[in-house]
Amino acid sequence: MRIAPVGSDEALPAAVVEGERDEARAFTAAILAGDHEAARRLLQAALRSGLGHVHERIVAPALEEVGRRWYDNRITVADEHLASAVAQAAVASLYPLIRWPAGGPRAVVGCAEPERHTFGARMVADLLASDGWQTTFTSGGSSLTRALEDAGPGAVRLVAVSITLGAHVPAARALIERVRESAPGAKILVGGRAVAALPDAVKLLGADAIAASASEAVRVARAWR
Ligand code: B12
Repeated sequence: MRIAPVGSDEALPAAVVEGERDEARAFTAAILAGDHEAARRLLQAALRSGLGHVHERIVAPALEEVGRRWYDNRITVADEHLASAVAQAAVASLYPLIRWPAGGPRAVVGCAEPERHTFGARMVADLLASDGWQTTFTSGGSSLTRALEDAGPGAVRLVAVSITLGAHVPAARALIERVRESAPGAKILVGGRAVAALPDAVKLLGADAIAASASEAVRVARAWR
């Protein structure tokens, strides 16, 4: 496999500060090398600083860097798939180590089909769960509405929808309409790469609020508990 050096400071977004930069850089190298063991060890050690730190300061910047290299043709699609699979496995290895709060209001988090970028939604679900929400993560839209129906009327307080590709905005909008029918009392929060680029996203999507990150999602959702 071809792996570009992860040496220079331009290799990671400016928002990542020293220390965090080292962790994100090491994680980027581990996932690009397909090194499950190194990726898992790094995240398990970083969990001391919190799940938000792991997701937003290590995993998200590393995936962003992977996307940049893929876009620049410095790695192949196969390299990108491998890196994202190793990152997901490393994140999953943390779940048994976390003490998730019990009780709390219910939230359902997912994407609209055919969105396959589920990692951002997963991060939102994880941080909501660690903030005390009883969270169900559903990757696709049909499983999201089924989760609302299964929960029953009034059971779900918050629905969060992630949109990465602009082409999926109409599907997300249709999903939100269905959510309004299935769970009329629920608050709807939207976010993701496509939302950041959308003027007046709340109105266009028929949502209650938008948030730029998983930790901002937690702050917004606190007002609805
Ligand atoms: C991994 C990856 C994939 C994986 C996804 C695996 C998975 N299970 O998620 C796979 C291989 C499936 C994939 C496929 C494709 N991908 Co892709 N992918 C990526 C990559 C490298 C990382 C995405 C990621 O996980 N980022 C990390 C997460 C955490 O970031 P995030 O989603 O933005 O989430 C943060 C915030 O946005 C926010 N947030 C996210 N969701 C929500 C929701 C709520 C409610 C809130 C409040 C906040 C919030 O919180 C998160 C952190 O705080 C990106 C590169 C990049 N720069 O993002 C490209 C990227 C997104 N992909 C891209 C493309 C083009 C594609 C394909 C079209 C490629 C193709 N030709 O097949 C397909 C489309 C598939 C589909 N139908 O959706 C482009 C999109 C360009 C654009 N138009 O915007 C990118 C940017 C790569 C690039 N540089 O060109 N991809």
